[in-house]
This record gives sequence, structure tokens and C-alpha cells, in this order.
Amino acid sequence: MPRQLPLFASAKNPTILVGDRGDVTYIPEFLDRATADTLVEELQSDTQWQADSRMMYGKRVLVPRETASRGDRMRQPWTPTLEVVRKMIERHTRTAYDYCFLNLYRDGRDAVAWHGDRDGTRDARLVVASLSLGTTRQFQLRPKKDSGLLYNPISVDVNHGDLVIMAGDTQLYWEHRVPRDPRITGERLNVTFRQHTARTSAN
Ligand SMILES: O=C(O)CCC(=O)C(=O)O
Repeated sequence: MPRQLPLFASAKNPTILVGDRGDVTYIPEFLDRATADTLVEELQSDTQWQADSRMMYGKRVLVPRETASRGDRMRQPWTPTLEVVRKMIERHTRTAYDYCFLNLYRDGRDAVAWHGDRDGTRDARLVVASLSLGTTRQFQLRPKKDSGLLYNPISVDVNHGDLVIMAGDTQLYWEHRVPRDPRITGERLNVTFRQHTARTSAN
């Protein structure tokens, strides 16, 4: 069974989820409720979502969620609140982001399977800052099979306004997912702030 975070992980204190061959920090309530609500309203009213597909066992299947991208020089730009939140996350992580990737989980049947971001690319060490909005879902991490690491899977409930920061070697040695949970009826939005190329923010 995945390990649940202890109760003292709440109350706005950052919690280190991964500290070995990777660097993953969970920050509950990174955004206050009003900012998180405004961001959801903006994204819901002004995002063109797409249904992606991928090949599985020789058949093309739809991925179980909708996705979009926004950012500098992109067809869908930052919204005003997204721009404010980007700056907040840039200050906190001392990293500049030039785009974000959005996931829309319409209910608990939508999910993302185990994967590492930027697998196999030279950008695997870039910081990914992942913001949760809407319905609470589980975010899970486990070591990759060939990592040599022997930790059990880690599971954290990510709520409206919570932030997970993945840095360092995380994408090389760990993978993550949001599992299905058919009991969940509410919608969740996830915004991952990313950079096309590594840059360090001045402030
Ligand atoms: O929804 C999440 O919290 C994770 C999203 C994710 O894994 C991804 O966009 O690569």
C-alpha cells in the first residue's frame, strides 16, 4: 500500500516527499483560496482543451483526461491570474518558467499513468512545479524500476491550491501518477509550470 503522509504534513509547512536521488517538495495551500478560485474561473472560461491519444497494444486510444498548453509565444497565452501565479512560483522556486501544461481531470475516471517528465531528454533535470486546483486527488511517486532505490510508493492528497515541486534528479530516478478513483465525481485542474530551456530567475 502507498504510504500516506503523516498528519503534521498539513498546516502550510513544506514537506519533503523525496530527498534521495531526487528532490520533491509538497507545499499545502501555496495559493490562498481566493486566488485559486479566480484561477479556476479564468482557466475554465478561457481554455481550449484537447483530447490526446496514444498507441496502446497496436490501437490508438484516447488518454483519460483533457490537456492544453499556455505560455510565452504560445497560441494560448498566460491569463492575468496565471501570470501572477507564475511570478509567485518563480520567486519561490528561483526558476523561470516560459510555459505551462494543463491537465483537466473531469472526474475520478480520468487519471495519468506512471511516468517521468521529459524522460530520456537532456532536460530531465529541469524543475517542474505542479499546482493542483479543484477536487482533491492522490498524487503518487515511486522509484523507477532500474533506479536501485527500494522505497515504497509515496502518496499525498493534493488539494485546491497545493503545490508539488519536482527538481534535481527526480525525473531520472522517480516516476509519478494520479491514479483513477471512480468514487470521485468532481473536476480537478492541474497546471505544471515548465521551461523550454534552463534559466535561473533573478528574484
Ligand atoms: O495532475 C498531476 O498532478 C500530475 C500531472 C503530470 O504528471 C504531468 O503533467 O506530467
